Amino acid sequence: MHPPDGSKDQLFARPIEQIGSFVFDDSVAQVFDDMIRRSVPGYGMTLSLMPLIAKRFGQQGTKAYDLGCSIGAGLIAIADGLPNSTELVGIDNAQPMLDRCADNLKAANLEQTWELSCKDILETEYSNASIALLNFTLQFVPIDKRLPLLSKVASGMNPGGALLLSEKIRFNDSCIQKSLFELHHDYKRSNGYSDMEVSQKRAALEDVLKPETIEEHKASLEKAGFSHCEVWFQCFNFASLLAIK
Ligand code: GEK
Repeated sequence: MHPPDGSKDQLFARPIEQIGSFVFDDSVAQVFDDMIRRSVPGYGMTLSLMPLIAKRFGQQGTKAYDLGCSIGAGLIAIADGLPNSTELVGIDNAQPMLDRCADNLKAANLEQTWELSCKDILETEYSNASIALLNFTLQFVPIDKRLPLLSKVASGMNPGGALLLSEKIRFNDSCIQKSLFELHHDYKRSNGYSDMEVSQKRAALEDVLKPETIEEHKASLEKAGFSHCEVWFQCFNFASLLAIK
């Protein structure tokens, strides 16, 4: 998906004297598609496989939620596999992202009805869901709020429904942690980011993006009320879990 104003991400290309915490503002929204594709290994592949998962778990006359929907890539991907009777619900607390999301959804001419809501995903009520996406969003939620959020999503989900949880992950094995962390940065450099861009972005994300291990995610998903969960995709230190209620 290439939004009309989707230009190249150069937000960290010049030296920044005082690097503040990363925020999803208008400048990020403008370059978001380029930024996430060049920064998150496996992002495009994960999206391209989502219609298959949506097709298997989507149920007639239910809702499909995308929590932290950004500019709509996840909603457009799952719509491809979902029944026309599904109601798509995109939630994000950054209005600049939702403005672009609305443009992209209109341009995609989806068969399903959709609504977008500028809200905190922690403050949202979930009901009659057969699909929920948390595609690289939970990592931005404070750690102590993650289980309550997952529990809320699980309670709003129909039996047999599925949550796709994609995250940056960390590893307890320090050698693996170091190797996959460095490979992620190699990936970014191979996509044209300079050493300065990589290190300034890392500093901006340090306080806001807190990765957990796969084991921690699995334990939380189970506690939240999901009956089964497993990793279905991994690329370096980014993974996606399928959790079934
Ligand atoms: C994709 N899913 O392209 N409430 C609502 N939105 C939030 C919250 C919150 N508490 N915290 C963060 N966000 C997308 C990519 S990006 C991932 C998701 C990334 C939103 C935030 O505004 C942003 O749009 C999104 O979550 C995270 O498949 O940039 O690495």
